[in-house]
Amino acid sequence: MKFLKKLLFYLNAARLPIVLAGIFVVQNQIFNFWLHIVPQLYLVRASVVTFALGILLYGPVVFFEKRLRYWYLLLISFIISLLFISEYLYYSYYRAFLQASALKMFKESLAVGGTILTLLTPKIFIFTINFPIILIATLLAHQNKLRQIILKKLEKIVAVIVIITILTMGYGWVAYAESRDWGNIKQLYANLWDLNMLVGKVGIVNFFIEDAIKLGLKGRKVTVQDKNFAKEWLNGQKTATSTAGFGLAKGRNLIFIQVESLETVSINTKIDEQEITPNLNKLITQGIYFPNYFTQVSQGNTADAEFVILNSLYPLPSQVAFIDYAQNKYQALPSLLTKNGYHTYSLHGDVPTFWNRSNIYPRLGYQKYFTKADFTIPRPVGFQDLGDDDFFKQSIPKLKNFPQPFMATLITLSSHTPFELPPDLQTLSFPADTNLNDEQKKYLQSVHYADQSIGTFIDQLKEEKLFDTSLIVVVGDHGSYTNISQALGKDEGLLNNFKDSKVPLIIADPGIKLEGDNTIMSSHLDLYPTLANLLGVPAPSYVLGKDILNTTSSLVVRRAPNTGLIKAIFSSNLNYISSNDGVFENGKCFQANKNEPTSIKDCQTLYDDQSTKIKISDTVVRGNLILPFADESK
Ligand code: GP9
Ligand code: MN
Repeated sequence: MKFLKKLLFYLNAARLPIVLAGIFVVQNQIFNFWLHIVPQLYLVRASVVTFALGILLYGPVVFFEKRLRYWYLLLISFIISLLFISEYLYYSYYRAFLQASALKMFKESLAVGGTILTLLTPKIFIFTINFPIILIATLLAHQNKLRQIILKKLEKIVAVIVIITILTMGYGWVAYAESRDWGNIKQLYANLWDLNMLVGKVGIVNFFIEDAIKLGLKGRKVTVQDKNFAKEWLNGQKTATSTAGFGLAKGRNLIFIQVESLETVSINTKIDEQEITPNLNKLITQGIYFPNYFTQVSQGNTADAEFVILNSLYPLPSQVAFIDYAQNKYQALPSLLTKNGYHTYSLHGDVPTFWNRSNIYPRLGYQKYFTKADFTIPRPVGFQDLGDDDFFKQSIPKLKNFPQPFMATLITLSSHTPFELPPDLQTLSFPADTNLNDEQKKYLQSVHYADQSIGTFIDQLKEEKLFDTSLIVVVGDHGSYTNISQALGKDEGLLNNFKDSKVPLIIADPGIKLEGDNTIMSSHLDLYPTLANLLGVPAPSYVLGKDILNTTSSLVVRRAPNTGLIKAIFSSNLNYISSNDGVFENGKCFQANKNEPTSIKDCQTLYDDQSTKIKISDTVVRGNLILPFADESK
């Protein structure tokens, strides 16, 4: 009885924060519902965790007395309402979530403010419903109809315990639900492909606060010494001067096709007399092919491939630059081309929040981004429903309308895990005694389908006279994680452990000034300077890659995904393979083409040089050290 009385006392003392936290939950659900943020799936965890945050924010009011109480509640309400409204308007306009790191760019957002303000419809005031509640409570208190309960010292301690308990239970529930559904709490972040998912699970205010905390922590990660070291290095770099082949494709459109999970092993390979990629095999004969080309992706998969290719910087080992550094200043390939009179577009059949593309694309220099909403889906095919064939077919009229010269990046989807395709689109047949498992077979079917779609696209480009006026680049983004390279590939000695990160690169030059196979070892890091040279626009000085068409030396550095430490270096003279502990001295050094290791000291300089470059790359990204072109001369 006594306990019940006490409980009622506390409930009474905390009635206002409880009501406001409840309203906060409702506002969050309305936010998710209006913007279609997967509300139906994660309603419970989003509500529980938002309530916990509501108690954390509004709860401390019980420690204040008299008027201060209402000022405190008004301040918290103001912050919450402002966040809801800003996020709502930003998402309605950009199809992306406003990140804490973007706040300093708020002025720029206001430049489109006129348009944003048209989205400010009366219904949005639902996000300010907390204010009248506080005002009514103030009024009632003033008239002595609502008694203020002042907590004693001991009661305050109990209140702290209650708040901490609610908080632990709220966030603990998310952890529990995630582990129950996915076997692991880390999944909330490990598979952070679509920010829609995260926001749907934890609520928009939680998302923003977490992003702000991460931003605060990020600042501390780059030391002044590291910054100065990187700046000095950057200052010492010179912009590449014209080299062989400079401007060979000058003025041409750049049609850049990034193919999902495409591994090199599929190229020029047959299954029971059927070519897996007949159309790409044909395209290779119309340009130059790089069979020893590697992906560099880390946690960000497709997004990392885009990041590395367009910036010639390494991906970050434990973060995804597309998400965590979307607001940096970059001098990416689309920006460089825009600066040189190009019109730049990206086309991809996914939702714009996936990999935070709608936030980072303008920063990379894309002038327009065509997303899933810009395509129709006659029938659902594979991952995210828009089949590659429909994607390419519907891209043709768009490309036809682009003012020239243009850069059009087309990112495919259908060969994405789990590689599900309708039966009539699975046209490869496997011999009865194949050693391939079901997943590998499905993967090859999807690659075969993607190849057919690209083949039709190339034919249509020819019909529309876009083939001869363009440079066509095809590149795989990363491996398929199916062990297909091991299953189909030949023994490649030292490379065996790395061959699933071999992805094809084809630069098709309809003028056939470039032809044959270029067998040097290179990676995504090298594409930017290579294309810039061909298109006759000097790449910026900071790029870490090399122009593959102007070098005879191989260089590929593979990093471990989490630690970012060097796992392997392949160069023309020496190869380095690290040990599991990542300590340099415990690794192995090989002279090229030798199977027996030589002294580890032989690899010291190579290792040190590449470690420096990696450090520079991470510091440049984390410290936002790339100057925009306009500031270059300063
Ligand atoms: C998502 C698509 C696939 O839009 O690009 O991304 P992935 O899962 O390969 O990183
Ligand atoms: Mn991918």
